[in-house]
Order: sequence, then C-alpha cells, then structure tokens
Amino acid sequence: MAHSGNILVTGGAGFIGSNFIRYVLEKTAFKGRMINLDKLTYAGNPENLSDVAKAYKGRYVFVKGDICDFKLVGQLFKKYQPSMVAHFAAESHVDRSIFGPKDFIETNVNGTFSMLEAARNFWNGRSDVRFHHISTDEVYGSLGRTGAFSETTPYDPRSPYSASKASSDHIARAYFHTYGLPVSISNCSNNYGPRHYPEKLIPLLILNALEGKPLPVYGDGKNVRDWLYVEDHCSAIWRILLRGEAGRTYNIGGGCELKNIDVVRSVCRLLERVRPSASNAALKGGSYSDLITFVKDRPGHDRRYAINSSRIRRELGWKPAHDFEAGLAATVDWYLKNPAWLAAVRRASYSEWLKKNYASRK
Ligand code: NAD
Ligand code: TDX
Repeated sequence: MAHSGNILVTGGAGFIGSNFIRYVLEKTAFKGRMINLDKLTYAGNPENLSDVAKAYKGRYVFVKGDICDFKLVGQLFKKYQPSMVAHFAAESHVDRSIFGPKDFIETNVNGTFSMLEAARNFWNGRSDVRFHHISTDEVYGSLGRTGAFSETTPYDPRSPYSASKASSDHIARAYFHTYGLPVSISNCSNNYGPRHYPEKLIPLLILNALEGKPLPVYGDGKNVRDWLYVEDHCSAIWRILLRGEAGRTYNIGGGCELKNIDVVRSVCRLLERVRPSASNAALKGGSYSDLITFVKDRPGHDRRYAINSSRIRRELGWKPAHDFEAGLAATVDWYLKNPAWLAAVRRASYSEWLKKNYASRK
C-alpha cells in the first residue's frame, strides 16, 4: 500500500496521533509529507516526535495552532494541499470532562466542524480525497454483562466527553450525506502503549507504582474495558485511509475485555518481574499490590465496553498484532527506558487535580 499525497494530521503531538505519525513514516510505504497541526494543550508534547522531526526533516512539518482557528486551517489546506486528513485532535479525558466540559465542546464539536468545513471548501467536490475522523466506542454508552457494540448500535453517550465525540461523529457523517465530503469514521476501544499521558489508567498505574504512590481503583474495580495496543489502532486507521469506504464507519477493538482490577493486578505482576518491589526503595518493603486503593467512583461511570470489530477484520483484513501481555510488557519497558519524558510530564503535575476530585474510600 503506497500513498504519495500529503496528510494533514490534527492532534499529532498527543498519544495516539504521535504513534500514528511514527507508524506511517517508519513502517509504511507512504512517500508524501505529514503536516501535524496541534495546539499543544497539557496533553500535547513535542517531545513525542522530536526524533521523528529530525529523521524526517522536510517530510514532517509541525504547526502549532488550534483546529478551531478556521482561517489557519484554511491556510494549511492551501499551503500543503493534503489529499487526506487524519483528525485526532480532541480533549480526551473523561474525568476532566466531568469537572470542566467547556473545552470538550469547544475542541471536539466546534473544532471538528471547523476542520470539516475547511476540507469541504478546499476539496470542493473531489472524491479522490479522504477525511478520516477518529472517534471512540464511548459514543455507544454502556453495556450489560453480554453483547458488544457494532457499527449499528444506537448512540447513547453518558459523559460530556462521549457526548462531545458523539456530536462530532454526527456532524462528520452529515458532511458525507449532505455535501458528499468523503468522510470515514472509526470508533475504537481503550488504547494503551508508549507516550500515553499518565492521567489515563495504565500509565498512571505504572508511574504511581514505581514511585510507591497509591494505585486508585474507581468504585468496585469491576468496570470492563476492551484494550488495544496503540500501534494496532494506528495500523487500522492507515488501512481505512487507504482502503476504507467513504461514508462508512469502522469499529476497532482488541477483543480483550478486562475488569479494571485485573488490569491493575497485571501491571503489579509485571512490575514485580521487571523491577521487583524488594529492590525499589520507594516501596519501603511493601509490594506493588499493597498500593491498590479503592476510591470514590467516577460519576456516571460506564460499566462495560466491548467492541465487535468484525467489519474491519472482514472487509479490510485488519487484525491486532499484539495481545495484552505483549503490549503491556512493551509499554512498561518504554516507560522504564524514557525517564526524560517522564520528568517532563511530571513537571506538568498530571495528578494534582485528580487527587482533589477523587478521595480515597479508605
Ligand atoms: P490526547 O489527549 O493524548 O491528545 C490529544 C492531542 O490533541 C494533544 O496533542 C492536544 O494538544 C491536541 N489538541 C487538543 N485540543 C486541540 C485543539 N483545539 N487544536 C489542536 N490540537 C488540539 O488524546 P489521544 O488519547 O491521543 O486521543 C486521540 C483521539 O483518539 C481523540 O479524538 C480521542 O477521542 C480518540 N480516541 C482515543 C482513545 C484512547 O484510548 N486514548 C480511544 C478511542 C478514540
Ligand atoms: O485512576 C483511575 N482509576 C480507575 O479505576 C483512572 C484514571 C481510571 N480508572 C478506571 C476508569 C475506567 O473504567 O479505569 C478505566 C479506564 O479509564 P481511563 O484510562 O480514564 O479511560 P476511559 O475513561 O475508559 O477512556 C479512554 O478510552 C476511550 C480514553 O481516555 C478515551 O479518550 C477513549 O475514547
């Protein structure tokens, strides 16, 4: 699969966007230029791509800016003439959306509108182009004990985050039906992997455990998420960009349902193997699992997500290449080997506000 036009990526300095840019430049036959438009919010980190920026000078371009800035987005279309857009930029953390929904509406709804409108103006009826909108399984709401979300499951978002993503999905779909803009959409389950900002469960657990801090488990720890290694999400998006159909939605998932408490135990077990607590002074003689602390539940906490990804598997021949054990080992290894990245992120004091909002039940 080769593609030589330019790609405009939004939110490429964040977790999935930076992994996507790295994946496409390093592991595919892509020959064009990659333009990364990112506002560098607390979640955007140019360090995520500093080596890529050096290695792909001329083919990788970083632009600091806001997707809501319609004039800037229009200028970027004119200047770089992209034939594809991979739209990742969003406010992405459910807890933050509960305590402050405004930025979520602004970026996820208005920002997506601004991107779609600029694409429509610039592409002006072309069908040989593609706008891919990256979304989440959370738009479908919460499942009971059985079943899985398919592409035809009705939307039922519960948090300000998922409601803002649902709105943006609807607007993106409307641009396909109303204006014929070649839009595709993917709804993916929980990602994990390198460069994940440590407000999200897995990186938070790894960093807190290494520092001997509590491992906060919301509620009873039995909420279920379907975990996918980030590079497998990137390979799915790339396949959709090259071979997916305009106007079509693709669900992406790892087929890896786990209770949160089991994820926490897996991280503790893995750390005991690669960085035994007995040799970690921060643990003061205790084990990693001693740090597990049940805390107040997240308001409106969705109980279970599971994804039926048979469409993308059948139609585009995609499947994940990493199981949870291998993906988690690669993730922990990356965090252990990148202390400079961690120090930079710690300076942003990622967990201060969480401490304020979720008190320990003990
Ligand atoms: P992230 O929070 O790590 O990164 C978001 C990036 O967007 C950051 O670099 C940030 O600076 C940038 N950004 C935010 N507002 C912006 C604005 N107004 N203009 C320009 N840039 C802006 O998020 P992520 O986890 O990498 O998620 C990326 C996308 O994937 C999101 O759309 C999210 O909804 C979706 N998604 C995430 C997951 C997951 O598990 N993380 C799963 C499914 C879907
Ligand atoms: O400290 C914690 N303790 C805890 O029990 C945190 C941060 C989370 N949790 C629970 C809440 C969830 O059930 O772990 C689960 C995962 O939480 P997050 O990492 O915050 O992810 P989630 O809310 O499931 O959303 C993620 O997946 C879907 C991403 O953040 C979204 O952007 C994506 O759309």
